[in-house]
Amino acid sequence: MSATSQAPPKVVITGTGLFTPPQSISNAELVQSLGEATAAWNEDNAAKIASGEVQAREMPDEDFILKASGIESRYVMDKAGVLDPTRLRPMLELRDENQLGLQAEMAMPAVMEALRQAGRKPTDVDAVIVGCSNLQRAYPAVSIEIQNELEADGWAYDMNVACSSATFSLQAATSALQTGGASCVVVVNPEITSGHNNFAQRDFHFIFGDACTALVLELAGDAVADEQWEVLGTALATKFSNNIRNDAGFLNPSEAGERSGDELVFRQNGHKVFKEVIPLVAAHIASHLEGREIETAEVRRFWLHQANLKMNQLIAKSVLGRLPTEDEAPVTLNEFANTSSAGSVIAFHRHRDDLVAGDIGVICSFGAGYSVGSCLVRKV
Ligand code: CO8
Repeated sequence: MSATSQAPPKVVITGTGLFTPPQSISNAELVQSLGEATAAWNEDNAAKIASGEVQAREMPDEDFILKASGIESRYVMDKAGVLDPTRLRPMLELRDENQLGLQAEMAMPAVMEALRQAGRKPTDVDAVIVGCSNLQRAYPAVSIEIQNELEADGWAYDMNVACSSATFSLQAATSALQTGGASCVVVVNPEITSGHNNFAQRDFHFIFGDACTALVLELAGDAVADEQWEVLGTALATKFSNNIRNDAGFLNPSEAGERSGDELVFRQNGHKVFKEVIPLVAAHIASHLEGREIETAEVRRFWLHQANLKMNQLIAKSVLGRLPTEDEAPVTLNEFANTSSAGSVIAFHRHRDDLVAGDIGVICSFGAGYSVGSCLVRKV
């Protein structure tokens, strides 16, 4: 750093919001519907199964889901379609272009809650960044639709880094504020993961849930909120992997040859992901803390991406040198399942009231790509 260079201006998170879909599905309900579908499929294919042409599908199991993942339930935008054994995916209303899109609709309550906390009006916003795993259309950007609903000036864009979109969009917001590109940024993570989930596969049907989170970020000097969280630093990393993949895209109709339906929704090698993610994320957090000269013992709370309970415990254990308490690494996936980019922000939204001025925490999201991002924050 040269003698004349200045530290970038301080950025603070001044509000958070959460939209929770009104319908929840328990593991028992999910297992019942896939069980019925599986039994029907096995019956329809009895002759092929008997001749060895295809293998019988195995039944899902409630105990396995809880033990393997820690998930007990998930919220969805449409429960009936998901639980219909002849459909196994949401049944969402087709809206015309004069209606608000579904992602923008779920975003608005979360954004308004975050703005209320920040003490800001919708028209104070001058940038909207939507970061999520799945965007409902190519364009116009969902973020611009939200900007329009807010009647805000400025700019907006959508970005996708799968589950890591939470921290990648936080980093983008921080950078926009520090470089003078905006003065009040809203970051939104609207996740309708039920649309990309494979509810017909017992390996995957329990993993995901829907939700939308929002954050407001401003320069510290401008902020008026009672509660503020200084962004001490952000760090991002990516490393290519095919272990989590979804090939749905605009080229599908133009592709010569056919893809299986399973390729056009979420798929993963869960075992490999589990093994690879722990050292990768633990090393990322440790090096980010070290780079900022923050001791691990100084970290009061880890708001981690919410995909798998054991995975989070092992990541935190690797960083701390011991298993974390639930107070140190709060869990929301039991209730929400994996809400992709919204997960770590839900944890931050729900579990920060008890922290006091000076407390430091880490918001960390990780996901397909592979991708990992962390944001170090301190309560002002
Ligand atoms: N009911 C009954 N049995 C089942 C079910 C079910 N619903 N599902 C699978 N089984 C069976 C399997 O078929 C298998 O049977 P068999 O032994 O006969 O082959 C047996 O149970 C064991 O299956 P697995 O080995 O797949 O079970 P795991 O213990 O590995 O658990 C998980 C599966 C829960 C998916 C686990 O692998 C996992 O969570 N992995 C981590 C990846 C993850 O969380 N993915 C979520 C989406 S991606 C994401 O959010 C980002 C994650 C991190 C990205 C990394 C970035 C750096």
